[in-house]
Amino acid sequence: MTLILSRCPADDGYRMPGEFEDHDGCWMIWPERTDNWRMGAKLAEKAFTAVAEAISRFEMVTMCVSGRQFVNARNRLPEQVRVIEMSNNDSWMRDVGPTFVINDQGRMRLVDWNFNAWGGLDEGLYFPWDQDDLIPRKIAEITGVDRYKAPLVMEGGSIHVDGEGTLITTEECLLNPNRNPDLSREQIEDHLKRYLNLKKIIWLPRGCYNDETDGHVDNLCCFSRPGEVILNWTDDQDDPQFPISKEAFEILRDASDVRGRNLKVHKLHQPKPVIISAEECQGVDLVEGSIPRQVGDRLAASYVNFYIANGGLVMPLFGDPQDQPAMDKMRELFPEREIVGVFAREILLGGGNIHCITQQQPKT
Ligand code: KQY
Repeated sequence: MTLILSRCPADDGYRMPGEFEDHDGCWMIWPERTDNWRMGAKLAEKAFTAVAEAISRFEMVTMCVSGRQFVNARNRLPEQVRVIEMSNNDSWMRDVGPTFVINDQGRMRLVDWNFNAWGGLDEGLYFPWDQDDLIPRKIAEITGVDRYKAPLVMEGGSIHVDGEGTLITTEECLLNPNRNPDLSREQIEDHLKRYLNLKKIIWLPRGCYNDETDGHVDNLCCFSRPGEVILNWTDDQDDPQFPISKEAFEILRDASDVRGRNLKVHKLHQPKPVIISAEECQGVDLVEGSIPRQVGDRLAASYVNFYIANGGLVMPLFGDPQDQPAMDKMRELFPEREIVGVFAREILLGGGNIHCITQQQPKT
């Protein structure tokens, strides 16, 4: 049996590594719920399979699947993807999964955050979320590692770290009263520092325009390596994303990291606005408590929502003229990795993208 640890990772010399450090694998969850994924999730299955296939070229992928979908997922996924049964409420492993922490001796533990479906009964995205909230505990059992239970509502997509003690997050999400209404900014910072072993937190005011997660940072900005960040960008001053990216750029440009370095900010231009079509609204079950899809709504499309794998990087494409320049930019920023694009509009229609549906397990 694995243990619940009473101290904190920082007390025990464990830290959250950067995503660009080596991995032992990647965890995902198979899409299924028909009030989020249109046409019985059949199109999402294809997109998730393409992502799993792309990542599995670089590292081991484990797909967690409900009992109902186990046989279908096993038959659709490439044989190198490990498929295991695990109950869930939806398929956002970045947010419901654990945060893995490691120490200098190469040992691993995990942090189990509280999850409330992006806001609980105060504008959360679905109810219930009890099975999602159990996932870190189950992964602790499967991997055989002990677990820290953090007293904080937090989703993995709301943070990015450099692995050296610096974290970037957004006020829109982590200070939202629908996450931790009884905690002050200082108390939230203190929990993040103790559970992820950090010394420096950089707060950006807002996440991407129309991001239904209340502004997760992983759609807006991430570390490419210590001292360097990639920021979702537009030059169109009339685009509602412009003031968001501009204010984030100015904060990041003027910020220093835990080692006192000024951050180098790389701008990654977004695609043209991605709008939900009438056809895409059809085939989504209408259920109380779930967010309906509306024709004409703009989705929070950003190339920053990518996954870094061992020797590779899997990024979303939207069938947009900006796809190729975005891939070229990523090749320039990650010359040592193979850049693989996956058409990801179907994942975006569900409310996130490739980073949101994946969770890396660091190498031990
Ligand atoms: O991390 C994410 N982007 C999760 C979004 C959940 C959307 C549910 N419709």
